[in-house]
Formats: sequence, structure tokens, C-alpha cells
Amino acid sequence: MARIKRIATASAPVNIAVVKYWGKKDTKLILPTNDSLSVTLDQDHLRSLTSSAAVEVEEEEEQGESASASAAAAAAAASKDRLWLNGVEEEIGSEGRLRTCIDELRNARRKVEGEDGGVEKIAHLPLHIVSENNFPTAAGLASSASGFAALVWSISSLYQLNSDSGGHLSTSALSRVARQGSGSACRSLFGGFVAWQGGEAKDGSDSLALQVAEREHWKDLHAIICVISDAKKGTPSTAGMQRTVQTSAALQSRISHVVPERMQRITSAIKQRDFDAFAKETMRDSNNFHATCLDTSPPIFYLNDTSRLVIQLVEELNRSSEQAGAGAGAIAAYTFDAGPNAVLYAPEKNVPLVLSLIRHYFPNADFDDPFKLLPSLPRDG
Ligand code: 2P0
Repeated sequence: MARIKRIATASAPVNIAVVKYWGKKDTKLILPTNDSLSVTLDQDHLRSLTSSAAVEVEEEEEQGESASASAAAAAAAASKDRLWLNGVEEEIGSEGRLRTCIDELRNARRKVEGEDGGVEKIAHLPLHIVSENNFPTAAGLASSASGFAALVWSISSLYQLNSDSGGHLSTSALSRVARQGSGSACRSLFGGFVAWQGGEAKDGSDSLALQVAEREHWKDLHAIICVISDAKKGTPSTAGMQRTVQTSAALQSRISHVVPERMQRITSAIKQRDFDAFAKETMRDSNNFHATCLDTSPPIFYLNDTSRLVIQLVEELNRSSEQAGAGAGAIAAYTFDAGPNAVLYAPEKNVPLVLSLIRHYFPNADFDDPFKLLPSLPRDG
């Protein structure tokens, strides 16, 4: 029998990168080869919800006060930590990323308990963690970012480490922990527009997320998630990106100047709410990322024919708007991650037009949230 001593719940949304992370220079610490920048989706749309509980299990023994006893107790508790993901219990490996995140947070709590005798002792208790996504895992949308962000925030709330729960760890400091769960997860700890600063330090101390602007800064910007295929992707990101690091010459230009220059331009586009500039940088980065995947040996294909049709549709829409003149600028932007699904960004006033075009060219589209572009042939013309 397990009795809950203390519990905390947190949710974190999915984030969609507009400047993509692809490649690690340290695979254990998850240190990226380039900076990246994303938009965190609004809460309630696509998010992970995680509860973490410190539990007393019946055979729990009294813990001693000495530092070594407390370390031994933490190690014993770690062996009893359990995780349920979407209702199914998952193994917490002794060397895995989940273990790293839990250990970092437990050690931080142990430190606080060691320094302040008045603090309730819970670091020695096993954790029971329950996490669910409010979107089907089969939807082909990255869930590791929201999953690890929600996990890190819920445990840090349970342990009262984050500033919201009275602790001393900033969100950026916690993003260093989430990063070691899954690189892109560090960006989901913040809302709005978020940069992951790759960092220079070998120990990863400066590889963290920073908020570029709050969501409120650019409320008018909307994301439309189009599920083109819900099949599991052929090449998982973690393996695919390292194959790119090992084989792609194109990645080197991405690292040395394409991304650094783009980070500056897109940051200033966001600060100025300049949709035309934001759209251009977003689409170019998506295309540069997929070109780099193609430059990998053997090549990695994430886009499919429907993805390419969406690209053409948006490009044509923007071209016709440019021809109409009067400085109208881009109507929408597309971006694709490590799969065929499209994410479109558009200012609110353009959303009806974008949706009506999608309806026209993909008459079988299922307008759920996120909606599916069923793999049917598009209409002509
Ligand atoms: C991104 N992606 O910036 C890019 C764009 C996919 C394409 O982050 O190995 O699941 O866990 O650090 O974070 C996917 O990679 O990889 C990703 P790990 P992750 O969003």
C-alpha cells in the first residue's frame, strides 16, 4: 500500500519550433549544436498533465539524519519510483533521461532539507508519477517536449523548488533539467516565444531556455495544427539528428551562420510583431532543416506529398498577396518538424481565409482540434 504524503500537479503545452533544433554536441547532457526558438501553444490545446506524489510505502523504514543515511534513503526511494504514462506503467531505467531529471530534482530537495531543518522531509520518499496527454499519442505530434516539461514542473512544485511554489530555482534553471529529459522540453517551461540558448559550457550550465516575449505580446498570432499522418515517424529525432551531425556538410553552414543570423532576425520580427518577416524566417528555416535532413546519409525524409502540397498552397497564397501589393505581406507561414504534419502560423484576420483554402483543397479534412488533413487527393485548380 502506498499513502500519498504530498502531491503536486502541473501541465505544460507542446511548443512548435520556428528555428529548429537538430543535432547534439553532447548526447548525454543534451547540448545542441545550435540555438533554437519556438512558440509555446496555449494551455488546454495540446498539453501534458502530470501529477507527482511523494508516497509512503508500507515497508518504509525510518530514515536516519546523517548525510550518508539520507543519500542511501534517496537511492532506495529512487529504486521504487514509478511512472504511468497515458494509463500504462513505464519502466524508469537506471541510466535513462527520466532518471536524470528525477535525480537532479531529488538532489536539489535533499540539499534544501539538509540546509533547513524545518523543512518537511520528503526527498527520501519514492515518487509516483502519473502523466497524460490531452491529444492522441498516435497523432504524430511531439509529446516529449510537453511531457518532460510537465514532469519537471510538477516534481519541482512537489519539492517546492520553483519560484511559484516558494523555491529559489528560476524557470530557466529548471529548463536545464527539462533539457536533459528531451532537448525541446526546455522550451515548453515558458509560454509565448522562447529561445533555447545552446550555450558554450561543457557542463551544460548555460544551455537553457529564455523567454523572448510573452504570449500576450503577440496575441494576434495563431497556430493551426494540421495532422497529415498519424503514423509513427520512420526516423526518430534522437537518432536522426545524430546521423545528420555525422554525415551532413550542410549542417555545418546551419550551425555556423544560417541559424545565428536567423535567430537575430526572427527575434527582432517577434519583438516588432512583424508577421511578414516572422513568416519568411519560419518557412526558410523549415525548408533549410528538411534540406539538411535530405543531405544526411542515408537521407531522412520527413515530408510527404501532402506536406509539399501544403507548402505550395501557402507559398501561392503569399505570392498572390504580394502581387496584390499595398504591402500586405505574407498571409500565413508553414513549418514542419520531424514528420509530415504541418503547423501554420497566421494573424487572426487571415485564419478564416487559410481555413477556407484548406477546406477547398482538402475536402475530406476533419476539422477537429488539431484537425486532420485526411490523405486524400486535393482538388484541382
Ligand atoms: C525542434 N525537433 O526544435 C526540433 C525540430 C524536431 C524538429 O526538437 O533527442 O525530441 O529528445 O533532445 O527534442 C525533436 O527532438 O530530441 C525536436 P531529443 P527532441 O523542436
